[in-house]
Amino acid sequence: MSVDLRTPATIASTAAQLDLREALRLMLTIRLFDEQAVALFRAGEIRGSTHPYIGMEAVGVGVTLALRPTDYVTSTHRGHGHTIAKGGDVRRMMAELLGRSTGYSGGKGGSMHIADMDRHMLGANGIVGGGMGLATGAALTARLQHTGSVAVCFFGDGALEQGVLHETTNLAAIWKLPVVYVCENNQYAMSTRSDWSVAGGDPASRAAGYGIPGLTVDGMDLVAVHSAACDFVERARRGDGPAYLICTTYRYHGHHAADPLNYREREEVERWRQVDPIERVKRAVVGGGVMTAAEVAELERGVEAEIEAAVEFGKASPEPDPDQLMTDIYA
Ligand SMILES: Cc1ncc(C[n+]2csc(CCOP(=O)(O)OP(=O)(O)O)c2C)c(N)n1
Repeated sequence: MSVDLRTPATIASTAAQLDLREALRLMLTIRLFDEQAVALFRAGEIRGSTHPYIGMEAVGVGVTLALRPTDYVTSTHRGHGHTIAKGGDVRRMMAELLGRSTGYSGGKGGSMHIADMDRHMLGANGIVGGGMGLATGAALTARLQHTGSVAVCFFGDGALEQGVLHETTNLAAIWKLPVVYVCENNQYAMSTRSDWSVAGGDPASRAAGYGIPGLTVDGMDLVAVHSAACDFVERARRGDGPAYLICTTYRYHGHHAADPLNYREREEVERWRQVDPIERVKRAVVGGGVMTAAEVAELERGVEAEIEAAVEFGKASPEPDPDQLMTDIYA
């Protein structure tokens, strides 16, 4: 049951309500943040690992702009985009990547341990599929506490092969929990192509086995993502249960910042860059008269300054005190 709930009229109406300027600001923030993160990693200033979200900005932003501040999000190892889209503080994020005490986890967690409970962003996650139980649990909490909140679970195509997805979807379907499972199919799980590793063709068709709607959209198209997300989020909020939203997208960089990228052709990357999600939004805002080209350039300069300030803030912050080594441990 790969059901498209949308009609041209509803797509046009959600597009009309979408704040394209804010969407562009968030997408630029994600891109410039991760470009800095890659540069800092290569300069040896970030230890551990960092997984750039560059190229996938329309998914995180398109979905998150369909949410209320009190709605929940669970993320992945590639989590910077989700945190920024949910309103996270780029200074605390950058400080965390740089291992400084002002970071989200006091500088002790790094890129894959950023959560912002005040914004209902329940955290990045180093475990592939790890967010599925958390999002489904958050949806159950929302149901039991009658808060009206919805949970969104972002996950990669690699997590389509995890058993927990079946368990959580089944439970969410029989209890009609307010959760939307959003797959970011960026074509690869590390170096493994999803069209080789994911059985059954279009993953959205799997939704039929649970009696829930499933839909695949162009994940490089902000409006397509946002429109589908609005439908599924509102459906979940009114008590009609979960859905699968599969977003076809691409990561421009390697799996992580040090990936030698010896498993895909340069031409493939170039083909995806031709449909760059940010360039498409820029064309839409200028072409639609929402912003002038000069205003877009000014917005971009403002975001650049914000990211530079975040790097300065992180670098100027102290490292965690050795006394803190054994704190924040829950075992
Ligand atoms: C349970 C588990 N198995 C394996 C890994 C190692 N691992 C880390 S990222 C990754 C690939 C994930 O691919 P995908 O879910 O498609 O996300 P993407 O990196 O493409 O965003 C793997 C296998 C892990 N972290 N957790």
